[in-house]
Amino acid sequence: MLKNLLRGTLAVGLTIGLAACGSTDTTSEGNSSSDTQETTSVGEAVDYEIVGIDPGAGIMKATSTAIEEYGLEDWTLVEGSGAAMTAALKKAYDKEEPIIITGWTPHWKFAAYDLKYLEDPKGVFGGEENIHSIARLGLKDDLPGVYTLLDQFFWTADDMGTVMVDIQDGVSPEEAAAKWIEENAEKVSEWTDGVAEGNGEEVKLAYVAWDSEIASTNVVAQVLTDLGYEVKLSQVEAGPMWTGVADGSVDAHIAGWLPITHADYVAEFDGKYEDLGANLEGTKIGLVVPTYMDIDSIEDLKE
Ligand code: PBE
Repeated sequence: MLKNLLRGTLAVGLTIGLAACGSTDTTSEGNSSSDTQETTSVGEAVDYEIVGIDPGAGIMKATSTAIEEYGLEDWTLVEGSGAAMTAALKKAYDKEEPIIITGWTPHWKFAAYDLKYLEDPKGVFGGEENIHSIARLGLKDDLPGVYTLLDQFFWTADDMGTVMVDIQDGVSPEEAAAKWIEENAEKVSEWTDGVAEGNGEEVKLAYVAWDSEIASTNVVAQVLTDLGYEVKLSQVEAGPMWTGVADGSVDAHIAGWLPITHADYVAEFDGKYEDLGANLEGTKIGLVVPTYMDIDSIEDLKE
């Protein structure tokens, strides 16, 4: 490997010759002078891999676009899941090793670790977005109480973060949701204002196992349960989540990241669902790295 080849024997001329390979990893390996530090590009350091999540996530599409737009042909976006991504992040972080992940806010990882978004001068990942509640057509007539509750459901990134951090700390999603509801009775009473109580009617909610959506969906499910509805949660991929609402096999999801992240789903199912508006404002997606990494922009991956 280039890294081994250069270890401890770096001549100045060689450094200049290799400048195009980048200079992010500067482990000194016994050399204290910065002139003689070895040089490894960030790509080499992470095997040219970006740690992704489930293939249906909008952030995966955006990352593929970024790979094209920034000329990162050598790079691979590795598919996995939200849980696999956070496991890989923890593993790297604990050893202070480099890692690049597909990341989003709100997410507990920013509370647990020192992380930064890579700048995105081409704007591939879009700007701030909102999370929308998405209902099937006809829900208003069939289950008006559920419709109104979903329409009035609105909370902040901090609210969601509280639930997410509890779950990450080992509290079950159901318990974390119940705890948050108990501690935020006033906010919840705004959501339930004027909502008809249920009498065991079944409500089907779909969600994807993204930590943000595990938190939100469990809270809303618990509120509906407390109101007397029989809530059935189905954990699916992003495509089936949108398809389910569009074909009416599920009543709603509260995980529509708009306008950019889920733009493809919006285009595909246009007119086949009802957008109940934002339930959380100010989200963000992008490529995320630990702050100990010496890069700031997606453009730095090219070196
Ligand atoms: N996420 C979290 C999703 C939306 C919610 C950013 C991973 C996505 O990329 O589709």
